[in-house]
Amino acid sequence: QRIVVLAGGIGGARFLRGLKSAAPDADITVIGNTGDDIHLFGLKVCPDLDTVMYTLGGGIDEEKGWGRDGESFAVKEELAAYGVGPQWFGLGDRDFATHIVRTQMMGAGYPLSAVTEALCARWQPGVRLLPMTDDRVETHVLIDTADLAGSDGAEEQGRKAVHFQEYWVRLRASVDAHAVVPVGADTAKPAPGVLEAIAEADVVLFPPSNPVVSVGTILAVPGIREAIAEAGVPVVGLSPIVGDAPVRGMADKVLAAVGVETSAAAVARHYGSGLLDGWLVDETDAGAVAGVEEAGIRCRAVPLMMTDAEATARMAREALRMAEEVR
Ligand code: GDP
Ligand code: FO1
Ligand code: CA
Repeated sequence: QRIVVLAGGIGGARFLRGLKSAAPDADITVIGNTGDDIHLFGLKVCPDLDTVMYTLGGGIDEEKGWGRDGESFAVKEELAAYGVGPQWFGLGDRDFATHIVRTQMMGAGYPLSAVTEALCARWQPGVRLLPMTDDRVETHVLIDTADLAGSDGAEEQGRKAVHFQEYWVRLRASVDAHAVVPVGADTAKPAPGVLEAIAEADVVLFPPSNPVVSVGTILAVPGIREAIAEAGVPVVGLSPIVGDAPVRGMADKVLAAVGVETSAAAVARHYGSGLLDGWLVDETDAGAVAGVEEAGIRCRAVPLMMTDAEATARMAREALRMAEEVR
């Protein structure tokens, strides 16, 4: 069975771990979000690709859900001693090595997809991990300048675009997002293998990843959404929203920016019946099932908390079971 999964960071990576154990013989291709990517200290950092690679390869910091296990921060401290930031982004020593290898290879002319393959040769994630595109895409978030810390109100009022990582990590999504723009996506091309994997897939899954800045960014690369719709295979998603709130993170802020209410049903309608065939909501959201089905999307309520490996594998089995039902 060939399964294609559109993944962000933590939600995508943890689900993939469950999918691998639920379908050990499946051929899994992951299309990873690269809109979170950021250049720091001259290095290219790909948080979502790395989260998937480290999680499936056994090198993740399980507690934080991102970055390397057994991490130290000597380089960051030394940079800070020179007054070189940003201080708000926690790049660890072990993680730095990944970014150095990536940046060196890209400087030598290799595309991100080839570099990702090379990094995965070490980590052996057990899936084929493809960046959504080899082109540079950077998600920016439009905020009010008046909301920025240090603003005394005297400066000119207006809107400002900040990098998604600055919005998420430095500002902790504490200010309203007025728009989320995947800068560069409109002219980006799917990375080699992406459209082929979709065309050859038996099923496409949307893990409980952020619908706006993870799955939404991948779908913003021209050709990907169309390829999924045209593949004619079951497309099944799992809600990252449980009990009208994100399980983790601040997805409500970016959902509001695109005019979508923070509920499992609203996210299903946002993807739409033109894209989604099936949608799983958490058991606590059983009340949402009827409305989603009215929108033309098969829906069922099952436990959707990835508390441990077995619970996560059960979620993956439910998603595959629903795919068979809507096939
Ligand atoms: P990120 O790039 O690290 O933010 O990760 P993703 O975009 O892949 O996933 C983030 C989403 O995962 C958040 O919106 C969370 O609500 C969701 N999430 C995290 N843990 C769980 C869980 O146990 N169950 C469900 N249903 N969603 C989860
Ligand atoms: N997330 C944080 O909340 N704080 C950090 O300092 C941070 C550093 C970081 C470094 C490398 C990496 O691969 C991921 C990192 N993340 C950090 C996670 C990540 O940037 C975001 O949480 C997700 O991309 C949100 O979608
Ligand atoms: Ca992310």
